[in-house]
Amino acid sequence: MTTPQREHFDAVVVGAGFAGMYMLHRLRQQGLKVVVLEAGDDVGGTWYWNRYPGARCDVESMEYSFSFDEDLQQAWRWSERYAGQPEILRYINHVADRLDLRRDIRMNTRATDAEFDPQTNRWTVLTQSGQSLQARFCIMATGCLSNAQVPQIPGLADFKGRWFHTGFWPKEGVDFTGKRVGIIGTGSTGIQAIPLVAKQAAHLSVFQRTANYSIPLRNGPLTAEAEQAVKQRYAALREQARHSPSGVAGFNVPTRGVLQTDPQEVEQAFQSRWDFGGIGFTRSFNDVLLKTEANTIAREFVVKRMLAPVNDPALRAKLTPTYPIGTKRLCADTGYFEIYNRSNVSLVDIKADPIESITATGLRTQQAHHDLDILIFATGFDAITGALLSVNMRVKGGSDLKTAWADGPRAYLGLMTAGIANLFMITGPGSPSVLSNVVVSVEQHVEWIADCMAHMRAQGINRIEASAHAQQDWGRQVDALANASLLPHTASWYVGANIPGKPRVFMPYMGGVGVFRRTCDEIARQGYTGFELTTVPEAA
Ligand code: N01
Repeated sequence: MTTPQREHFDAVVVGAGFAGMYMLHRLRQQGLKVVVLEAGDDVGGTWYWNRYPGARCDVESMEYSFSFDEDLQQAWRWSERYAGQPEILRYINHVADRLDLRRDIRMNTRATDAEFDPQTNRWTVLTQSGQSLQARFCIMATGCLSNAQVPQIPGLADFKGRWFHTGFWPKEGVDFTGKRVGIIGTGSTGIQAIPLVAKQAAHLSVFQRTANYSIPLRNGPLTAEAEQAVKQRYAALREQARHSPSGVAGFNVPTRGVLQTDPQEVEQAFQSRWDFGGIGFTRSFNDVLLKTEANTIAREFVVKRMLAPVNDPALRAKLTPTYPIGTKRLCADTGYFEIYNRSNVSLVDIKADPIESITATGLRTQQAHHDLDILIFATGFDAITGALLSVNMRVKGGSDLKTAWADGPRAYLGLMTAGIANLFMITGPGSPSVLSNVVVSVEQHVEWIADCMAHMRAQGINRIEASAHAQQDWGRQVDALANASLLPHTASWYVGANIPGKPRVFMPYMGGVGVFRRTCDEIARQGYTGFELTTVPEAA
């Protein structure tokens, strides 16, 4: 076997979604030699892979986009209030062309291994196709929801029909006409896909393990007036988003609690958020995610309204969620509940009637066999850590990431993990990531990392590592915020509960993107407190 020739860079970035693309742009602006490795055959990350019917962002288009380039944000025109996947992917491609990013992105190139050698102060990143790339820095831009999970159900290999996971949907699409289709999963993805599949398929069987809350999205065309209203004060709105709790300027920042407010006023406020639509609902009051009593009032309001379109009381009962609202990711839908009135849709409650196996011709639950031509897994992701751990990352003669995170992931500011130098993560565990408008969080992390690297170069520093003490302290802050809320008590992907054997740790930072940004900025201003910055001899 021949040893692959090593290529040398200042930084290797893994992933060409929003995060990897912007990281490349920022580092190129500093004159650095950077390569991005991308497993897909084009840019886009989440929006490249998730092409299932109904895939759409539930953060408004004018906010779910890059803010670093005023000309770009003024020139780009969104057609809908909430953009669908094809339009977001067109936008991402437009950005890649505009910034001429593709020349430094290697498509169809999956990183498999990354090893840091403390002697040379270099990372070596290996790819599935046998490339070997060396760089002082390795930057993981692999996304929080990119490691799609197909559950281990016995018999999948025997299935004679076609099956798909929504997180790696075929580019050419899937024709459901005349087919008997089954879908497992009723999270954000399932709730988006089900109405569209139901309208095309001969029959759709929905296999639901947990009933979820969903607020009507109220999507529609983006009017010229609405677009102009934003564009006229885009810079100010973006600044507002950067300092807000969730990275969305249009979300209310609640100052009072349900429990301190007159019930009539509460009802009016909920109604106004319901009419506005979308996932900002739980931001109506500041105690909805903190106090059971407040949460119960919110959930009762939502359940009554969301189930109103369902005619059959037995179906309404099956579709009623029982966990506190907002403690799993809130869903937003377009015509989801109505779909259960159709005669070609059936809802199988797999908590009451569990799946036993997949057969050659369908899916067997304890009580019945469901004949299927197509089976869709809308079963989610190994969130936040899955993609990071899918690359075998280690320090030569030292620790590896899997072992370091055996009891749950820990990362200082979600940026670096102690014991592994010169490895940055974009929106890693312990950062607001999935609890925020992720484009805002991506920009913040990318800019912080780029500034940090520029600072290091200016000071002649070539190694940075999070201190174990600072990481521990940060972990305690992340835990304290989570534990003051209702979120860690629900079995959700936020705590890794959807992955058998995954350690139960609440992973995102709940303090909000504004507070997080100020914390990161202050740490940098004080000379990167909690990070150890050193200058070591290294290979030429
Ligand atoms: O995944 P999920 P998703 N047997 O994990 C079920 C973002 N997103 O792809 O709840 C049977 O939420 C599982 O059941 P349970 C958003 O952040 C955003 O829907 O574990 N069922 C659940 O019903 C979102 O939260 C947008 O009991 C199984 C479903 O599959 C995140 O991505 C759109 C099972 C998985 O739900 C992930 O959403 C789409 C099994 N073995 C996604 N395993 C927007 O912006 C899992 N399930 C709108």
